[in-house]
Amino acid sequence: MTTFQNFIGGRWVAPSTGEYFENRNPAQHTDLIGRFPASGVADVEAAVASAVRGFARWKATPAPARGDVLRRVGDLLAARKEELADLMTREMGKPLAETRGDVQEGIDTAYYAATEGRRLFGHTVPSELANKWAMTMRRPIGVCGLITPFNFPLAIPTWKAFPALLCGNAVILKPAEDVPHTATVLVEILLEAGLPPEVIQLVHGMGEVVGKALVEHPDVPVISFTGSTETGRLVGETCGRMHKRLSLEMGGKNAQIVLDDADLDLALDGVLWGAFGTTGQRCTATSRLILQDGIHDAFIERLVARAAQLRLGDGRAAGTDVGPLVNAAAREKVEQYVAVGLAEGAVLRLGGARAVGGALDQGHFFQPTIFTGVAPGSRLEQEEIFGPVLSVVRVRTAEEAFTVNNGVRYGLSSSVYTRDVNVAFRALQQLDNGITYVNAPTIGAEAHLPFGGVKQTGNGHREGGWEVYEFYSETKVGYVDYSGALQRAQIDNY
Ligand code: UN1
Repeated sequence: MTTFQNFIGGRWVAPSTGEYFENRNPAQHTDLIGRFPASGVADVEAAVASAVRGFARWKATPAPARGDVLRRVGDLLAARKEELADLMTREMGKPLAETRGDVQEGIDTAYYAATEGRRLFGHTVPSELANKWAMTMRRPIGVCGLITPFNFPLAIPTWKAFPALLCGNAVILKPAEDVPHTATVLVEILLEAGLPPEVIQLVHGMGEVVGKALVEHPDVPVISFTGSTETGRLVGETCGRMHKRLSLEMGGKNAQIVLDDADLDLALDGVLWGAFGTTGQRCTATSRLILQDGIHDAFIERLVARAAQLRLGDGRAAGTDVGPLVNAAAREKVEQYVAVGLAEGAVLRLGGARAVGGALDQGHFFQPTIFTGVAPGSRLEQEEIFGPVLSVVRVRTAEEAFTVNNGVRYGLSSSVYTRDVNVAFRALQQLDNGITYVNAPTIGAEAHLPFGGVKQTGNGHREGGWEVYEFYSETKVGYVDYSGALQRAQIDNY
């Protein structure tokens, strides 16, 4: 069996604890991928000390040269796309088509970052005084602690790490304990591309130990966290107390709205992909389906028939539509929500139980599940499940659909299917989400646009696109007075 290590201080090293945890294939319990470090606080201390040295060197490297490293990272990811997709499916379960997409998102992020090295724009603006220059520039901040989830084992670490690195920061990555292998290969690729070793540190282990130590460390001024709203609150409390810069990406309860005038075939393809892709384990997953009266019954009938035909199985096997849940706890959580839905009086139209029989017995499989008659305000309708469970709400009008969409504490993505351009634009304006799709499902964000949500989903920051470069850098203002005299702003000129 392979034993993997941390990358700290420019070397692959064993954890100070001497302890390891196992990483198994969620589709096949007997398939042991390897043992990974269950690191302790001392490992985080060593990683921070090294990253501080890495930062001193890296911030002095011109941004275009930093971009060149990231371009090579993109090239290496592209060359190894198939291999990475396979190992990612093996450790977290989603089908190969999806893990290929996950790698592609990393490639896109790398190439975007590479070119940003030749932008990192500041502004030059007129001064209110004669013979005085006024401008802004971007400066790196320091050591960034990145805490990443299991569902996009490559894309999300790259969303955080590549812009952080391009801006001149050093990075400490704490990947989810369900997907340590992908993170290990990502770090190998960064090193192969020429990143100076102490600029990146990889510390495996549990959130309560390693994540907590990173968040609490005074020499880590930047934290980026993607995960549950509950954990995000703890992270936020500590970062608030310590005046850290913090980006949070947390829960979602995303809805697809289908109005009477919609292209129903399109809406059907959309909801199947949005609700059951990645086995529902996306922050952007379609967890609610809001149907207008006129099409409700016919749409449900077709949806149930189609969802019943989705093929569950090992994501590495040809023909698999839906893989397993990531681990036993995830499956138990989904089971609990099915019980909640039944107790609340929702009507179970499909699934609702573990998927068993044959090879499915070897993994954490759960049947695609559909509830109808779900009441707005009920727990099933309000709480994030992170599994293949779709709750259907019936409404009379588009406006009522918007109200239901907005009636949850989360605000990541939403989707509306309509042929009426007026309604589509009203939805774009009125839906309280960071992302709204028209005639497309709630998932499908592209790497060069800002990604994030409103309300309890986030804390105002965005990943991706141009906005994330502001998160990972400080604005510095420069004034140059070349008049040769003391000029007092606001005073001498008025
Ligand atoms: C997530 O939902 O956890 O839009 C990230 C998408 C992907 C990224 C999703 N490109 O579904």
